[in-house]
Amino acid sequence: GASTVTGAERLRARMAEQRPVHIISAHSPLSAILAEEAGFDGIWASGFELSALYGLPDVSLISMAQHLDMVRAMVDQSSLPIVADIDTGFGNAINVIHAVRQYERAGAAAVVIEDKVFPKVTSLIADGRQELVRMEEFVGKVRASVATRSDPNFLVIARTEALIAGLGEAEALARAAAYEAAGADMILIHSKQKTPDEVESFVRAWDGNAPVVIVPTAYPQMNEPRIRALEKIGMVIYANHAIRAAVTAMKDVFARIRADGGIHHIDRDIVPVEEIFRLQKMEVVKRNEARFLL
Ligand code: SPV
Ligand code: MG
Repeated sequence: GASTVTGAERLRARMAEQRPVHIISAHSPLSAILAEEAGFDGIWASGFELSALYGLPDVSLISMAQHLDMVRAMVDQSSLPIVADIDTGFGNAINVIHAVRQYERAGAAAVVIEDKVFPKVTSLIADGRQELVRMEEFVGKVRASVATRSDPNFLVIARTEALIAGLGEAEALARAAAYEAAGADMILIHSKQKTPDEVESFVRAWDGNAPVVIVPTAYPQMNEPRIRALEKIGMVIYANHAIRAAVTAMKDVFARIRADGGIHHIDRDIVPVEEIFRLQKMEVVKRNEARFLL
């Protein structure tokens, strides 16, 4: 957006007003525009979604440049703060320094960096090969992030995959405490359990000051009243619902066009082209035509 208030300032202000803030995935500027119209507090620039958009698995295949380009394109079209999923930081602490500088300059409000080995494997896959870096190594990456940011409002969110890797709550708590001590503003605890128990137990046991971020994809029954009851949760990320919604809609519409032998039935069930014109701001083009095409 054109505002002089940074995304990081807007996200901090929203977090001061409301807990949790609601962040939704987007994989394109168009999905970011729709998220803003729906009233979310921010955008999750999901690595999983962008990988899927390219038809690729989320295993460190898309480059930082590809992801960063999409973040820039979303910043251009939406005034929502962007929480950038930078995976492992694309390498070691040296790579993290470069990444944090680039994402802050691109206009992101926050980065989430996870304590897995590069190249990473997507978290929710059954029997995933989940390997973490040493806690000390990741402390270095968090310190590098904090030392690199130039705007103190820019958020460094440390994500531990200890539960995803099956290492248990004690390891998750120890890592979260070490990452907070290293300067992380928030702690993202990820889980692939089908119920909220594991995450609720972690949050109850967490005695740090950094608010917790959750990604309830695997345990969708953890709705907002339940999240608010756990006061330490500062942010909820609905991490892959844009790409899943898009896939659901495209599969349905494509199949019906084939089955109907034409677009004559589906036409009234999908948005008209005028709605796309609105989202593209064609009215601005019309106004500029009247002013400048002399
Ligand atoms: C993403 O959306 O890219 C995430 C969340 O990191 S998850 O896919 O559940 O790991
Ligand atoms: Mg990711």
